Amino acid sequence: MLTVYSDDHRLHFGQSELVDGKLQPCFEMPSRADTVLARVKSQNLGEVIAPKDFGFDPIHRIHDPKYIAFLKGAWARWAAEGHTGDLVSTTFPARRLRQNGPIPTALMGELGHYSFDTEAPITAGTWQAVYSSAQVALTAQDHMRQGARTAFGLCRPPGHHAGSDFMGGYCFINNASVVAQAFLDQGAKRVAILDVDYHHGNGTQELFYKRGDVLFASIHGDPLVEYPYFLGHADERGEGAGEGFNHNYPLAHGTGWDGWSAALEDACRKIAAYAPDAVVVSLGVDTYKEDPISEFKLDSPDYLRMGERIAALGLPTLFIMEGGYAVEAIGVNAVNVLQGYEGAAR
Ligand code: OKP
Ligand code: ZN
Repeated sequence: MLTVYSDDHRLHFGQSELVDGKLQPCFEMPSRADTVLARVKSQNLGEVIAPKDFGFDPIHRIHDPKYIAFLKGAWARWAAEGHTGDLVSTTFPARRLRQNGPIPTALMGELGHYSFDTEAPITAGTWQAVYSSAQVALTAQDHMRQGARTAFGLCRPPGHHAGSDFMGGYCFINNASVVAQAFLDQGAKRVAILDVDYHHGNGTQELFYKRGDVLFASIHGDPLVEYPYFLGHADERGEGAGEGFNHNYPLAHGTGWDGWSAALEDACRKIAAYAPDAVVVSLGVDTYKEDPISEFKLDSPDYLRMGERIAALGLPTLFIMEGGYAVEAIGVNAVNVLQGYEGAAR
């Protein structure tokens, strides 16, 4: 399996996140991608290539160009104001504040408009890293356009919490959604996105909620008790043309492979019935038992089984890296999914 990877991810290095009222090092750190890349190489998964540049058009198919322009220019504005620390929003337009009022002209106000939490810090190199992460995904997708049955976009930062015009939860550009749209723009009729990250992919759900050409299935911690809290319930089934094409599997803290794999089985049956031309997997491995911010109990061999079940769909499958914070283990776990897939696909 081809892997696409760029060193540019290192340019995004948030200094801290608020945990228990204290500033701690960000869980979403550069060493995450290094660990996964090292495992790809040590297992001889296949060739590793650098991304090509597909420009802004495929990104603008998913995200509001005003949001993207804001993201691109935010650090320069912040630095021009004399700041040196990470740029992080602290104010958000909650219910009964104006959602669609005038966009604030002050940087912090505009940032709040385009954010849903404090967990996507903008640093000096964030834009370049985020842009490259999207190009990594698009380059893996392009490999499949040329005929490959599968590919791996080793994206960092991740993307599934980012929506049409907002960032949050370590995410800025929704890489999985960008490539799903790219498949459609190249002639696919239907694409399924299977989100196996521990956290609900609220951004991806929002982007395709009213559309019938993308099915979204997500297995995640129950939002009653887990981030991102405000989306991801089982009764969210899609709207209008999208009715019946959104499938959420909220699971309790402590869920292990038995409960998790039952949800995967149901999700895979829904995907098979939908008969998509391609599957995009939002590949988070923060379902691992030792993950520092998550509460599922998957073990490393379970990820082989996960890959095998996905392969049994018999569909072209593009893997896009999302979360996973047990840095030492995420290489083994992510590559186990890919090797499980290839073992069964062969
Ligand atoms: C991004 B991805 C942790 C609170 C949650 C945000 C998590 C974002 C996860 N103490 N922080 O889905 O892996
Ligand atoms: Zn996650």
